[in-house]
Amino acid sequence: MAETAKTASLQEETRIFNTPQDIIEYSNAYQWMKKKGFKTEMEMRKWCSDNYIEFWDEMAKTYADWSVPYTKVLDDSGKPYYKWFTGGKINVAYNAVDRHAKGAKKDKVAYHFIGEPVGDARDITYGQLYIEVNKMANALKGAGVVKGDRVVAYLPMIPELPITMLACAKIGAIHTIVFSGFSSGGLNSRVNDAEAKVVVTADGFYRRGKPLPLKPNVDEAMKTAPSVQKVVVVKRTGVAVPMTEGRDVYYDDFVKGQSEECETVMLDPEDRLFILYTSGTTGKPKGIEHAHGGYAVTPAQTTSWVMDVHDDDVFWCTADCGWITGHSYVVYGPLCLGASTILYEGSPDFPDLGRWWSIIEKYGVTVFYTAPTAIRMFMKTGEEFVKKYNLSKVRILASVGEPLNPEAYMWFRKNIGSDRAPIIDTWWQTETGCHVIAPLVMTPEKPGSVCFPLPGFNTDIFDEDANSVPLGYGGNIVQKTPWPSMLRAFFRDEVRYKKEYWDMYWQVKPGTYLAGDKATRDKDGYWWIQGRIDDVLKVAGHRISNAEVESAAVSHPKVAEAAVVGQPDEVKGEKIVAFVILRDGVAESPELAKEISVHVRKVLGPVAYPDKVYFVKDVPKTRSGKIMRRVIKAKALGKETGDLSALANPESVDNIPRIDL
Ligand code: 6R9
Repeated sequence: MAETAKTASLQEETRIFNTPQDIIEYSNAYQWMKKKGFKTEMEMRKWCSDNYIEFWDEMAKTYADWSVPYTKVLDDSGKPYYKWFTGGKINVAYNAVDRHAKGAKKDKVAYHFIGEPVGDARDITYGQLYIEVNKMANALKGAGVVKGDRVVAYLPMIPELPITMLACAKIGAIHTIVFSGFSSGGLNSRVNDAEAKVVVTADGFYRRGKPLPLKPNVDEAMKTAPSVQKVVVVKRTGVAVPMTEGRDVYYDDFVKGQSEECETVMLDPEDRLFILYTSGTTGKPKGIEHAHGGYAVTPAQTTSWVMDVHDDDVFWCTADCGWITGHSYVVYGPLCLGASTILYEGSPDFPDLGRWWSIIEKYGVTVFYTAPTAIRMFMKTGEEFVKKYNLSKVRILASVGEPLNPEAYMWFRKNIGSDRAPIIDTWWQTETGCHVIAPLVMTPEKPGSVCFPLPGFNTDIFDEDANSVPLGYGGNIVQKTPWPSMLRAFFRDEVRYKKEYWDMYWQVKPGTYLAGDKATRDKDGYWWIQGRIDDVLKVAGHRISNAEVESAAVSHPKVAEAAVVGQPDEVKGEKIVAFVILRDGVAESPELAKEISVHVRKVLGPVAYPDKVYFVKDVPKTRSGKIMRRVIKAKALGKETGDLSALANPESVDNIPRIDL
């Protein structure tokens, strides 16, 4: 089906699902609405967005504790460098851990840790988390880490990952989490860009019943990483790994003997909490900076309002901490609220397709947040395993990362949500730090739609000239006003920061944030996400740029050039297809195609593995030499290629093979 036809048919979706009244009335956002005297959801959403400064002021006071109260909510005098909560002092680690550990929640479970090996599980209370974080924070200080230094964590989903993040926050160091599915190349470029002083990693991790090594990737990456002084290694699998004298230390030895108390440094709200690298249009990942003040507010507020987490809920966000969803909804959001959260190391389908459902049953998970790619995988493999478990405690379901197609919505609703739980499809980005467009529990839902911008946001759809488009039309998603957990900068790249997000509408409406996605609104004002405007892939929910994969392919000695596009995939959303031009004299062969895929995996990691490699003589380019991926994709998928007048080599289009679907 053509993409435009698909969009039109989605917008004709007539099914509306209303959340049962008891779930609505119990919800945090509904209770706030009643308290404030708003009559309808739309009246509330509008007021909160029109009065966003007043709204965020109330949220900042409700959800965060400030050691020194701020004097100004928003300082927008230096656009696009906005400052929030000026004059205050805060530390997000105090909000996430200290205040609970020192109060009534000392013995409440913060994390139910569940390792991949069945039975390898332990609960960590807020009191225990406090001690672990303090010891690690003291050890980092002992290693010479001071405020503003960068610490990289390259770890599987084990407790030491959130502990490291919180320990950094506590002493004002900046954490940079590198997803453990990246290979040594991905780690190396991030460590060097961030000039990290310390890298925290593990000997290995478990995947599908086998211990796999992780430390060798670090050793490889450290060959050219002059800033790194210390590598801290968690013993996870117990496999022997080489340790470099003077540089490497086991985690247990690193924290041994450290005091269980450590002062939490109170910081300026704009002091940086973390840098998270994410993919953009070019091959070089951008280091998105986030700040303490904003991060102490909106992840917690949205965990409460959007995920509807209450004190007695068991929340499970299945994301890895290597991505933004893990930062906001495995660590900062739920911990700042003092909630109990699942931390799961393994895969969804090991030892069998019932693993997730068995965890939901065993731990009584009530709020479950996952990604469309997982839902589609389960949908494809059938309900047999779902039916074995009692999922009746699930009250809220939620989704993130890519469009949740109506079929997957219906399957999720019926099989996991007992046809009762609302499905909160949340649109947001590494850059936004928290949910931006999503239904609330009370919102009547249309399957496949992300519904409406959340309270406090002035999100709109603009045409090229900065006009808001009428209902029924598509355009660029923009933010017309700032929000507390917005990105603050790119690490050491001011020019690119301005260019990518703020330049587009600067002449007409300065301070308008360009998100990089397209969307439309239907006749009822419901939002439908149409995808990226730039060359960014979402493969199984992971954000990867086409250019990154291309440069990895080109680093193979037999490859001269490569163009990478995403092919629609039933389960993963998109899969990676590479069109490769070989160097002169190199013969094409199926073995070489495979070798190139394996090479890309080695350079970037399994997340970026090209499913197919096609050999071509040339790829379509503009006169300025830019690869026209849009044209390649259309030709490969047998669609209209559109206007080719910008091409320097239009004949190359015939070269592109039709790929098998
Ligand atoms: C949170 C996260 C951001 C990009 C974003 C958009 C896509 C995220 C979505 C969605 C449709 C949703 N995206 N949520 N598309 N529906 N509910 O995924 O952050 O990794 O930075 O990716 O993901 O294209 O621009 P990140």
